[in-house]
Amino acid sequence: MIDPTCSDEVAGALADGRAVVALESTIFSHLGLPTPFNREALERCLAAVRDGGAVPAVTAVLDGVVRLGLSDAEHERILGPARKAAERDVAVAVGQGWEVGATTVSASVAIAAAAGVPVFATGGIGGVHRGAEITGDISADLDAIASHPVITVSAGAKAFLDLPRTLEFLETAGAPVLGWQHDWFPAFYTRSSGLPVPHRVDSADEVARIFAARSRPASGILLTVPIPVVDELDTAELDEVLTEALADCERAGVTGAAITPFVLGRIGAATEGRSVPANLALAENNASVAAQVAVAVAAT
Ligand code: PSU
Ligand code: MN
Repeated sequence: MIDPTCSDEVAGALADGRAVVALESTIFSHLGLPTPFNREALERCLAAVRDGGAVPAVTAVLDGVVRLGLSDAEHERILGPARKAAERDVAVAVGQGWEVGATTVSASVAIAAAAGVPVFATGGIGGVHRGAEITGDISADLDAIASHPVITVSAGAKAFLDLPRTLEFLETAGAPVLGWQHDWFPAFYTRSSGLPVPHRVDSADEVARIFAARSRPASGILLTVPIPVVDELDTAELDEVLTEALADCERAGVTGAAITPFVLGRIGAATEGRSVPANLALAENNASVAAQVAVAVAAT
């Protein structure tokens, strides 16, 4: 079973019942954001969690050990070369002693749950890929969100995914999807995918009450937070970029777990300076909302 080694600060906070926010490490690795913006993203997310009154706890596998809460030197390690580790890969990373396993949403939610941390923040989640009816490519993030007792805070998912099917999957899996002060499922760079969220929430206390009232103790919740208005990108421009990125991916014959990092890289390159600032702003905003939610959950 996953048995995370917590930093002293995280262990202390958990023992005292103080708020902790888990963060994934794939987004901060070269798989998620280009250097030096990955460092900026990490620093801004850590600060946003602390400013919100919670303790940040980055997840990773370092030298074959599952970790929750890292030192400054260990944060440095996840900014360098890393192997992508989804939930199922965590066991492999431990068994094989991977030097740096960058944990995805699914892995991070599993690690947070194992340590008793009920709130986790990321940028965007993985989802059902377009064409999944042929390829079967559905991110392990969705099952993990639904089946671990953790609130995942994200800006929805990028529109290169099949967002209607992503929402359908979460419904089938039994995960409530809540819109933070917003009626629409966000599409990462844009505030609305055009799809309504099943339920809107307006306060962290409301999220905490919903979390406490769920029918299955082992299940989770997805809280979607739209990118701040000032940071939103233009939908028409993005549509073109996403279509081109997916076509490139197919032409290059990229498959499986490599698809998401490949498409993220293409989107970043095609939108040059615009997508990265948006990505950083939404990740920081999610971390800030997650801290509020963690404080509310800790108080219930
Ligand atoms: N979407 C993003 N940025 C990311 C990811 C997804 O906009 O960094 C990463 C997250 O770590 C997520 C993972 O958990 O990709 C999903 O990968 P896959 O599609 O292979 O399940
Ligand atoms: Mn996949």
